[in-house]
Amino acid sequence: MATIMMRVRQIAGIALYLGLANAQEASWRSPVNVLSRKGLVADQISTIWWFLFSTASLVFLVVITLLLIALFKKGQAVPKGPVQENSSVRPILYLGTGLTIIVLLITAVYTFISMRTLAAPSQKPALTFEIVGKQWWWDVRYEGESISANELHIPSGEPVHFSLHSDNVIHSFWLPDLAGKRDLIPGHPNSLWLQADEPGTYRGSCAEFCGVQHGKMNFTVIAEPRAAFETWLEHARAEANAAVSEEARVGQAIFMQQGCAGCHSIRGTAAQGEIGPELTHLSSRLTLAAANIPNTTGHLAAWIVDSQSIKPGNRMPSQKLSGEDLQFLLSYLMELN
Ligand code: HEC
Ligand SMILES: [Cu+2]
Repeated sequence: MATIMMRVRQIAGIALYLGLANAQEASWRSPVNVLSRKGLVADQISTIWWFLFSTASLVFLVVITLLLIALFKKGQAVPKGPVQENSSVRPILYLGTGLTIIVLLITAVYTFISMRTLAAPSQKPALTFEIVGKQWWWDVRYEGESISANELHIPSGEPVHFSLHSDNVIHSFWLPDLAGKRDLIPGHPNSLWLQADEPGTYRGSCAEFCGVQHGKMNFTVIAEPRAAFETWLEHARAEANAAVSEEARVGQAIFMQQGCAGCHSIRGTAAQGEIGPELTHLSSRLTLAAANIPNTTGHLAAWIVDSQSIKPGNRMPSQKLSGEDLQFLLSYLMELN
């Protein structure tokens, strides 16, 4: 009896947890839809998907119906001998072959036309972001400089171009709501364009197995009107704020001494590390650790001291810090807005 009660409580607990988690589901965790029509590219992909799916379904239905008719039809026994000798079968053979060729031709031509439309936007994109796939996060660069990590803004209603790179293994950039997947191949820059018709927060992930934390290599794209986007870009390219509070100043010194600066860069300071994400405007980002945990003080503290339980095997060792030093460090990082 006691164990049953325990199980009931456990299940209720899980249900409650899931309910709460669901209620708190942030926009960067909203479900994705590969058949959405939220942008020019997505629209094309969706149309061709539905076209191929309906054609295949129709063919399937026709074939199965004919098969069932043949199975259950009462009639004369099939004459012995090779099929060609039975002249009544010949037209059916011609019809079947002809129809198959026609269907394959139509789908092939339609696919080629769609691929051509998808190859390049009619209006040349005014913007290019460089995306570098890392293990296991995304470096966002603009005009040769890292300006963000795992998160970027784009203007809505216009095509945006992405230049895709990797300096380690193959990754794949995938924003299901806006475009198809595109590989990031070491030594072979790749290219992708997409357009978000409406402002919104879009979720992306790595779509090519790239090591132990591949499953936690996500990112967020925020589409917004041109003016808001430009404000963001200007801010993202600016150097970091100078530490204001006394705690933040102490925290900055700890950041430089602790070895954080050897792996992370903060533009406008001595921190120039290139192994981890740049942190210049860290506190203005929505998430941490490649869109896996929300960017709150609590999660940030947990990440710094215990990154290896949040993302086991990731390239940032859990940091040994006294509680006091951690507080100073947090004050500094939270000021990086
Ligand atoms: C050996 C290199 C290394 C050191 C030392 C290091 N980090 Fe990291 N850090 C990384 C890497 C790599 C990541 C990305 C991990 C991932 O998401 O897979 C990261 C991620 C982070 C993030 C999340 C950034 C984001 O936008 O997702 C923060 C914040 C951070 N580190 C802070 C610190 C602080 C503070 C210290 C010093 C106490 C520190 N790191 C020391 C390599 C390092
Ligand atoms: Cu990857």
